[in-house]
Amino acid sequence: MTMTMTMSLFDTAEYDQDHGWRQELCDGAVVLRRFALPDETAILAALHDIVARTPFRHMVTPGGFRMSVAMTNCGSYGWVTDTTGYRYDSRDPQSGNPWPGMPAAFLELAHTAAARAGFSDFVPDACLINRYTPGARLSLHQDKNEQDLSAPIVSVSLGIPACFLFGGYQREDKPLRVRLTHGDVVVWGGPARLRYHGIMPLKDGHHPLLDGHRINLTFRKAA
Ligand code: MD3
Ligand code: FE
Repeated sequence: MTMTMTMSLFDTAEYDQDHGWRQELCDGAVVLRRFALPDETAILAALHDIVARTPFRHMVTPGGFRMSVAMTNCGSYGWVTDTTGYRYDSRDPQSGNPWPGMPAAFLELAHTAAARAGFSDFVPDACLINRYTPGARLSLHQDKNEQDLSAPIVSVSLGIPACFLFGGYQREDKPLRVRLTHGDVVVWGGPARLRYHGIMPLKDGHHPLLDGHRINLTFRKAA
């Protein structure tokens, strides 16, 4: 059950008794504040195993630029980029091996969060794992490599805070700034699915579990 509260800054915020604050950013985008917090230990343990098998690496964009964000993946497909373009690949190009499987704790979290946002049958087949250190950023882009754009994307923020930029349907549209902190989960679907978005250069910070890092998991239906 949810209870509507009177809020000074977010008149769309409601208290979610089980987990935290729920904020609608626009039609199709909802922030579930601290939703992942009860699962942080299981998530970080699973992450540790994935990274031991498929380490973070700085990929290169089709334009030849080394990304400041380091990435890896788990699930049946992983998002990769190199000078030939972006794609989902069932193997890690670095090792030639399939990506580590999607941990049960990841699947469960993504599925429950999507359901809370009104997407009842979300079963992701890809999880892109982004690692930010201070100064790392992600410039405004759209996520449109996925085959089925009717499926949402679920993102989980861990570690030090970031300033998320949430734009419109054109790169020039002035973005909204949203601070995302440890445990926040955002579900992006429907009309929000093709909005431009990015992350401002990460500021210095310290988190007790992740030191000077921010980790973002994005769950996707790639195929
Ligand atoms: C809005 N990652 O990996 S997650 C990405 O924090 C990416 O690492 C950012 O953008 C990060 O592609 C932002 C939030 C997010 C993810 C997908 C979206 C927002 C989105 C797709 C459509 C609209
Ligand atoms: Fe994105």
